Amino acid sequence: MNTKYWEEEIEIASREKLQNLQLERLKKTVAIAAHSPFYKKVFEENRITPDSIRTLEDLKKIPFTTKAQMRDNYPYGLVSGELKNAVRLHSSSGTTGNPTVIFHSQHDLDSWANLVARCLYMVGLRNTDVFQNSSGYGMFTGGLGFQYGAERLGALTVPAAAGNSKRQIKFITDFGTTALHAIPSYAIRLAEVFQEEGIDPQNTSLTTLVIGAEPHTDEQRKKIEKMLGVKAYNSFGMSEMNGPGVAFECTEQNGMHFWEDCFFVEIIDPDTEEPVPAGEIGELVLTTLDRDMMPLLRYRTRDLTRIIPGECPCGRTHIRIDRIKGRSDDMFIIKGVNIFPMQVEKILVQFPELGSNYLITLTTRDNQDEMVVEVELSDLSTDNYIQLENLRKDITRQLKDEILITPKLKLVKKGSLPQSEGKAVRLRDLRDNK
Ligand code: DLL
Repeated sequence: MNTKYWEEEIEIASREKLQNLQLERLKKTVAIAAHSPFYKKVFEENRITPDSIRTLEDLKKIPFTTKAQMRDNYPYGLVSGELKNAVRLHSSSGTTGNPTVIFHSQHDLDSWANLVARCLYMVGLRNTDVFQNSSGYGMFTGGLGFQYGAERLGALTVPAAAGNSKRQIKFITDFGTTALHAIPSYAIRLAEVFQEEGIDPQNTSLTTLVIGAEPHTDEQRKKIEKMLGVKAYNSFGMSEMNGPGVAFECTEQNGMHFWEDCFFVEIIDPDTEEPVPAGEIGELVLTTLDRDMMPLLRYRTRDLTRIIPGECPCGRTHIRIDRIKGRSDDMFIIKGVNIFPMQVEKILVQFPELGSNYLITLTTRDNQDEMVVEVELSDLSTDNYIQLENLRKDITRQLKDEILITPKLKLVKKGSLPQSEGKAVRLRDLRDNK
């Protein structure tokens, strides 16, 4: 097979056809969800029966599902299918307390693998490619999610797993890896190790990079592309919606196609909970349409994005979302100003004298909130004090223009900030009132 699409009929389906499919699947999904103790209660309390859903609009009769509810009903409260048919579980990353756990049937895993294969095919991967996965394997869905997807595509997979950059580079060179999956902060780290090892990534067979699982700016993507000599495609997903394979950039690199045959997308104002006007930024709310072990209805993701209006030249009809601006729970308020770590990153990445690792710390000093930004210098920086001081002032000024307050900026030595194995930690809030 060497056509442009993995599943042409679905990928370029007309809106009408897509919506018909969504409605058919939504009805089925709601009927399945009614078997879980959690949704059974929600439906009873709101007088909803599966018959209440006659149109896609009717979905709005169902209340939102939150992460807190998933935690409160841990571990089995949202399971709708018979447990004997469950074959795997994954749980979400980080945080304290109960994790959110998702259970999958074989059907769910097949559907997920197909979606990931669809994404990889979309960015040009074929069964002749060698796909290396530098994700952690285990509960994190970036490992097994891409593994099964790339196998479904028929690529030769290298399940390198996280860390050990020298070994990653050896695999890339020895096996002729053509496509790599990495989280953006790790892609940068790997590019640095290439430099340290004196190997030019341009001389390897690597041409495609898939980056996602954490927010990053377009500037960061361009930097990664340049450092590794690849095209880098943004990949969005979350454990609650399987994992990777939810939305993915096509070769136009202008927004991520959201697979609407498998997910119903709403974008709401997080405060009023009303839909935002077309094209405006709001919180992504998602409903699974092709899962039978543990469907989720109107799940509040906390991720902020917008739908990109207009058609995509690639011909796919599934809507595109903009890169994630941040999570509503990542946003911090300091001196009355709302700030996302991504706004800081957008400025820092423009200075070649800076490396990619940075950390924002919020503290209280003399009853005042203080914002400290520590950023590592790159090999291109000087050790001339006056030049460094000028650089610091210049960056501080630009940060002030972007975030409206003046942070305390510390330029630190390369390698001195903590380097996380998984997703990068960009914010520490140590304020007294926290
Ligand atoms: O990060 C799933 C994944 C694995 C996606 C590999 C892509 C690649 P979680 O650990 O549950 O799942 O974290 C999900 O990560 O709600 C977003 O806040 C963030 N996120 C995921 N992809 C992107 C992206 C996986 N491309 C949470 N850009 C989500 C920005 C992202 N943020």
